Amino acid sequence: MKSLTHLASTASGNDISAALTEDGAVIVDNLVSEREIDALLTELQPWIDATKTGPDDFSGKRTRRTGGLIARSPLAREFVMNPSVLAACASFLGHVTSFQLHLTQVIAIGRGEPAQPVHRDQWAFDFFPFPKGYEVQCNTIWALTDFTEKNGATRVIPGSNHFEDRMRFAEEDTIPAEMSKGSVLFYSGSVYHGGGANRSDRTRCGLNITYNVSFLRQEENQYLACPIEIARTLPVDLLRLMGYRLGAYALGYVDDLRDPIEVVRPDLKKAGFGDLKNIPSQIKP
Ligand SMILES: O=C(O)CCC(=O)C(=O)O
Ligand SMILES: [Fe+2]
Repeated sequence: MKSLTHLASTASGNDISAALTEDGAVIVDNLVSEREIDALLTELQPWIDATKTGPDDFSGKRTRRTGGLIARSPLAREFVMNPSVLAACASFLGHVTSFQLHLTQVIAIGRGEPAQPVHRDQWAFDFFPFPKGYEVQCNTIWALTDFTEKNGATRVIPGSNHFEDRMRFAEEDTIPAEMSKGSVLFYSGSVYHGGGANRSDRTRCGLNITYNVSFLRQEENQYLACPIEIARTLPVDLLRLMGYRLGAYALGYVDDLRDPIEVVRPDLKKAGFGDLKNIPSQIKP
């Protein structure tokens, strides 16, 4: 089987996107420092500790999935907005007018958790059969602890983004995305993968932040997960990414074709903030 490509932290968005197109997955080593991860973990730990384990085998009965990270963790916002990640998304999802934040989730796989069923993340869209090569997601999982085969590193089938849909695989068909704390695995919505079994005595912690094309629904409801009082304090580019924008021409408008950001930040309109409509120039003459 193919191995996973590793890129240096200096890799461009186009480099990451090219590797994703080829293999459906790629690791960027040490994109942030261990210190930055420790600071993030300090902020997240109380929320992780307060999270219940999953209800089924897919979520993981020994796994905690903690979301709502835009509201809960100012440092997680920096990961969401990481420039290398956004450049990779812009390149990999460059065929659409805009992309958006799909979900934010710490995945803490507890000891004794078996491997998650192998799947494609884009099956979340009700198993819609997207044409081969038409990508709708650009996903990241940041290693908050080292990811090892033993502790449940994400398991991937490199190149399976080119496979047929709805295939079934076992753990033996996959390889572990082993990487050091501070590294990040990029993977497409089309690549077959799953969380690994945790056969160690420590929890494996990953920060899953995913992005999708703006004409599809977000998996985590960003409008309700982040209270409007907090949203009002966030930078405009983050709000845009959360979905406070018109996706394509008019998706998500409010009342009289208003850009949703006007509702959150009425002051922007008064200040003459750019062209809030953001009309795309996609229609070729
Ligand atoms: O936790 C992981 O390593 C991956 C989890 C995953 O693929 C999922 O929940 O969709
Ligand atoms: Fe997944």
